[in-house]
Amino acid sequence: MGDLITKYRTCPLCEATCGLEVSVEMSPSGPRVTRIRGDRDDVFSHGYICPKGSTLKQLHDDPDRLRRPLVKRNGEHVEVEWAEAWDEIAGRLTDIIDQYGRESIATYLGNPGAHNLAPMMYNRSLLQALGTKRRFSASTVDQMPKQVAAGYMFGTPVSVPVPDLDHTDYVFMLGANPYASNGSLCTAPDFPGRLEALRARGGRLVVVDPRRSRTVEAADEWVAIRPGTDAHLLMAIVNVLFADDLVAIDERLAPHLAGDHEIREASAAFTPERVSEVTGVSPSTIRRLAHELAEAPTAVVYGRIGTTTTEFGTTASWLVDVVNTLTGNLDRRGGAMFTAPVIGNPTTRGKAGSGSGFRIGRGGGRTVVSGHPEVMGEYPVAALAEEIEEAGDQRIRALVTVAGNPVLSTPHSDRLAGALASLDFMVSVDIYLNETTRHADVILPPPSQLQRDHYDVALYGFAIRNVANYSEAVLPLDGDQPDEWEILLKLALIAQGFGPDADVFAADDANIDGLVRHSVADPSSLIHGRDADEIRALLDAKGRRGPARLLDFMLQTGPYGAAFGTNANGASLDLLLANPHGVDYGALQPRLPDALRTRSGRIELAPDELLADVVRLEASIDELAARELVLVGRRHLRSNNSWMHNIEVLVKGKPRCTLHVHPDDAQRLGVRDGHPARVESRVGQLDAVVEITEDIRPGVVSLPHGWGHGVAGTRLRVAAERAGVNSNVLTDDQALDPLSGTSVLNGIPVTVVPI
Ligand SMILES: Nc1nc2c(c(=O)[nH]1)N[C@H]1C(S)=C(S)[C@@H](COP(=O)(O)OP(=O)(O)OC[C@H]3O[C@@H](n4cnc5c(=O)[nH]c(N)nc54)[C@H](O)[C@@H]3O)O[C@H]1N2
Ligand SMILES: Nc1nc2c(c(=O)[nH]1)N[C@H]1C(S)=C(S)[C@@H](COP(=O)(O)OP(=O)(O)OC[C@H]3O[C@@H](n4cnc5c(=O)[nH]c(N)nc54)[C@H](O)[C@@H]3O)O[C@H]1N2
Ligand code: SF4
Ligand SMILES: [Mo]
Repeated sequence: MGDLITKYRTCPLCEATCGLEVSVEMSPSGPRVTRIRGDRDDVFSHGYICPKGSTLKQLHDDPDRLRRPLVKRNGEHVEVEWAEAWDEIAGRLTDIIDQYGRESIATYLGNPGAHNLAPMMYNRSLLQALGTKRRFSASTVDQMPKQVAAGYMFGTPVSVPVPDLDHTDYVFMLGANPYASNGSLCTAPDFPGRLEALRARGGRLVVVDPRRSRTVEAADEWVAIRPGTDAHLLMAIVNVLFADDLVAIDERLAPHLAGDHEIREASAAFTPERVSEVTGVSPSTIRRLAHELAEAPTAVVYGRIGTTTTEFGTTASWLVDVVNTLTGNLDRRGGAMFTAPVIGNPTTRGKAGSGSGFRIGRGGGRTVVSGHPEVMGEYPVAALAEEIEEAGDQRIRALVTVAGNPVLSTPHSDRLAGALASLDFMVSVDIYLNETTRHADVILPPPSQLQRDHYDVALYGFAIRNVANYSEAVLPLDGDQPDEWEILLKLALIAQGFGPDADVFAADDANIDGLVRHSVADPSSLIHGRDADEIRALLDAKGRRGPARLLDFMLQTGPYGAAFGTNANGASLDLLLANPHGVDYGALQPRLPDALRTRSGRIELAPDELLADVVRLEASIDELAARELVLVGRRHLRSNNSWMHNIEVLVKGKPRCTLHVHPDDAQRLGVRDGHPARVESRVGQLDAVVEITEDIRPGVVSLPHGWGHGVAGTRLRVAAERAGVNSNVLTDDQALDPLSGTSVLNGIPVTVVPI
């Protein structure tokens, strides 16, 4: 047996950012991971880990994980050398650009890219190099509504307040199940433990969910709402806050607030009686909840995927923070607060207190077929298939995916699969040959999760403490395997016409040079007025390139930054390397009005775009109330969207891809436990095994997403044995939250019949 060494790294699998302690045996045949457990000294997670964290080893070892590029030859994927893959892309992508222009290319960026340093730093270069407006991502099947609402209210799409979980007295949670998901847009390792601590200190947890989730089981109260009606419920709470004189806007914030009269008027029609039937929540419960929220010493409303992926996703997300504001809980300890991320973000840069605000439809960009506006530089992924199939000579002919599996993750997925099959060319940067990448002409595999360095660029921006933690790669790269950032930058250079032999290192130098020059010219930067060449020399003296050098630069120029020598103990990559368990910059602090970037310099409680949607909200009441049976999703702790089903230890045991049905519905519909039933929606149908359970409200059925493996042409041997069914065959590509372009994935009208 060789020497054992211990390495520490942050788990990149979900938003919780748990610290892992990885034991590595240094044997003559190369290093080998022997054990992964929670890092007890991690400043944020203190040893907490879920069953997925330790499977980074199985993921690395998975024989199905791609280690060489694949190119499709005569319909079959064959392994090739890297040089051959690059040649193939250079030839075919350039042809398409020459023949049809850059707008004939689309991109789809998936969720794991948000947990991965290389895509976080280099996807932007790739998008810029491709030069197409036809950008799509998992954001429009996820959190976009929260970003749009935050943009309108506070000025930037990253101005999303997070619940100050560790200090609050009352959590009102809608459409989130952190006992399974470990939290989202609220980075909090051991979210369950933090909720238990809330209750242990005498606080209260109320969960609004059509299902009795694991989080509901741990809560003081379950509000079994009808799907898709959270915005109605929240509007009625706003109504009660005004009617019962409970509004208590924080004195400090009052001078910086706009729109309180407008929101009062907008809520007038939404009495508890008016929304009771559609929400399934009694008027007395709504009144009591409003009083509890207003009267708790501190309280916070938190809404997540069950509120965002609905017809009123943006409106519901807006109302979450309206209630937080009206109850005096915005930007105060124990309420909803703004992170000040260590690498900075648009709320820490530029002029304090106001900015250019947030808009959609910038540059007049719209999709060709349905005219959906641009939102945050992209279009609704629900429109991807029609833009491929129906846009005539403006149709999308080529697609580049990075860390995405839209065939399982986005609505009306049968249609999307067909559309992908019709493309002239497709490239995927991905670790598996799966339901999406099987359509790719070239698949470029990045190294495994253990073979790369890590810093959670995205999710530390929504953390409940200001923390920083950098992990070096645990295992070296195999042979001539390029790092993921090199893959992305090479793709970018090829798209710019520099050919398959373009020098990624030179491009990376040019990239950092641009950032340094921009920063020394920015009056709000810590290094304003410094000599750019001096800064470059200080950065390069560390011998780092790629993401690590960029990260060092961001850390040093962020709000706690070392600023290249002027702030002795400030943040830098060296500081993080010296602190492998992370550095904690403390609990969140009030940041308003400075963090505002609205044009008015105010908290916009009633932005025009959202006020305008209140008409639609009221008009929806009768139609929503008339829906007989609707489908919602759910998550399981041992699964991760669509892509961790090839890990035996995670998928073994009872099948999880079942249709939950309430006993009353089961009787009415004539379906039996353990037997298949046919589920049908406007766009598709599937057969799923029924699981009868009291843990769901009548009128609602639930099926998890991300299943439906075993498709021909994929290489996922374990997943194929427990294939499950793809719930997104049922979700409707025409059903969108119009304000954000986000798909409706919850509250889908369906019929269920026995087979
Ligand atoms: N019905 C329904 N649909 C949903 C949801 C729902 O609740 N209900 N949830 C939605 C949400 S929140 C999300 S985020 C989306 C997710 O949608 P996607 O991001 O499209 O899908 P994932 O399942 O995350 O697939 C990730 C892909 O990345 C690959 N991958 C994993 N790690 C890496 C890596 O390090 N590098 C690269 N290059 N590739 C990697 C995997 O092999 C896989 O192909 O699904 C959405 N779809
Ligand atoms: N284990 C595991 N962890 C994950 C993931 C995973 O797939 N597996 N995915 C990660 C990703 S990408 C994300 S975005 C996060 C998501 O994290 P969460 O938002 O916590 O997601 P879910 O666990 O799906 O919880 C959503 C809840 O909303 C409920 N719901 C459905 N419709 C409605 C509705 O109309 N109103 C209300 N109030 N509730 C509704 C569902 O029953 C479900 O319990 O999780 C992340 N973490
Ligand atoms: S909770 Fe998330 S970050 Fe923590 S170990 Fe599990 S998957 Fe990794
Ligand atoms: Mo997500």
